[in-house]
Amino acid sequence: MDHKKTFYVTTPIYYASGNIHIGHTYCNVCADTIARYKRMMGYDVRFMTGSDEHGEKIQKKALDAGLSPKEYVDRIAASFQEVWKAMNISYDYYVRTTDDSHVACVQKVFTELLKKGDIYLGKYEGWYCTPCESFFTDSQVGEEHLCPDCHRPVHWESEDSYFLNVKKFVPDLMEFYDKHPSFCRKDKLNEMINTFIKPGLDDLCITRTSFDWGVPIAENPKHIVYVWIDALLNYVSALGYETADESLMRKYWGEETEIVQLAGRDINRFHTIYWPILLMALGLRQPDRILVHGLLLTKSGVKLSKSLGNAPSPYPLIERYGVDSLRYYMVREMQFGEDGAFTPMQFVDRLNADLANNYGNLVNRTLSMVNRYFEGRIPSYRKDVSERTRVMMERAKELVDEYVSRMNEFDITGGTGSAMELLGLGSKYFDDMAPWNLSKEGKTELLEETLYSACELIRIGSILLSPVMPEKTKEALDQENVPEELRTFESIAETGRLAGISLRPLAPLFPRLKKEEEIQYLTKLIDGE
Ligand code: ME8
Repeated sequence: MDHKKTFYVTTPIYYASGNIHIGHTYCNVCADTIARYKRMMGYDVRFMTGSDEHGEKIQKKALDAGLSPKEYVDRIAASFQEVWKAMNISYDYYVRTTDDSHVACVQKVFTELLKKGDIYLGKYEGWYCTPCESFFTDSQVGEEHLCPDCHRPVHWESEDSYFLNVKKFVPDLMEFYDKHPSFCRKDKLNEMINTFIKPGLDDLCITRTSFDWGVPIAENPKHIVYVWIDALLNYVSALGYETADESLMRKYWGEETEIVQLAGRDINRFHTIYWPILLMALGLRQPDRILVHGLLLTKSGVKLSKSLGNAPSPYPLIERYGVDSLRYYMVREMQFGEDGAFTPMQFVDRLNADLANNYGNLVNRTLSMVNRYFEGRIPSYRKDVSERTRVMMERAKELVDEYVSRMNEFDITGGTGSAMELLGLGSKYFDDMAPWNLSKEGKTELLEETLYSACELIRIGSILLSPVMPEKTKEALDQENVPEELRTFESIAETGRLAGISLRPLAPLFPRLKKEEEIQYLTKLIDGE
């Protein structure tokens, strides 16, 4: 029997309306870091991402491209999967809202809620923003009639529509928030309560008749399901909800599972208001957490966005700097939960300081000296180490604990920071001990102890950083020739087992970037000059 704890993590499903840019990759990199961390901690993880393939905007794009909507989204979904492969995103399942099983799930949910009376037929009128696929009220669009999200003009639309009985669930929703303080960060949730719930939440219009690229409802096929309701249901349709085989649903949406869902702050409203309401209406449990993350902005504070056309593709960055450097930058430089500017200077500085000068340099210096002084074999280890080594290893242990407590709280920025601090501790220790002098002075025991301890720190730091940089940490562990059983999280405590290991050939892990040159390159890339 499987006694592992289960963990389900999702990203929003990406609109299949154009290319993925670096802003989009942020969410998947964070989710992937979390998924890899949980796997490392022994959880049975299911990590899900996918594409959101219906809606008027996509239908129009397909028409412009001279393709049927399905042909269009097939191409886009394939291109998304290419990007995720290049970014090393280790998802277990990729959901598409055009999948038959998803479509059937949406239709069944609709029928069920219609029968229960939580969906009813009415008339919808309001200001509609086509690019955002959202209706807004008079006060939201103001006198200028501009979309409050993207600031483009909205137009008046009126149609027969089905509504979700949102109002009915508001008291339960508020009670749920109160009882589950870790569901969503307080400030992010308060923003939703103050902006949307307190002024009075209207029932949500959940069908459209003005276009047909969507899931038609069985009861009245000229209506298609509003793209957001269609999209939100992916989180359970991907587990087989409302299909013949609901075993994954029972397992990963069951009470025992820790469920964590990421969403950018621009789509917080859908994830912390409408999604819980939909789950309540269906009698399903709630996720444990909605992790609302910030957005990557340009240096002038504008969101990097597909529709604004100011965001570069991740490919040139992956090619030039390596995927792990890009992943590291995103997780470490952006405080998870806050917005952050993607600026060339910070990018180059961060990569040079943390990766080239700290991590890469420690690996290179340590292993080169093992080659030089001990013919490429990690020296032996004694338990009665010097005071300096003992104090350093004590601090390293504290940093491992700090890493775990931060990562468990999904503070991936802080956790990654603790791991990097541990490697910084190693670098400082290395400088303080000055093994080159120990060799000159013939202090062999201390030299052995120093290089052994530095190898141990490289091993530990690489394990801790493996969720964010799976490839580079593997390279470091490969160069040190660490056996598989000493690459697990539990093995961190097993110090002393590296003695006698023969190193593999060395190669620098991260090049030191030439600042001016790279800043120029990146500025051009981001500004698209
Ligand atoms: O919103 N920085 O899809 P999407 C950080 N289909 N994250 C960003 C970003 C930026 N500059 N730009 C976009 C959708 N994102 C819906 C989701 S889920 C039921 C349906 C993030 O392709 C954005 O916040 O517009 C979101 O989390 C994800 O990319 C997908 O955005």
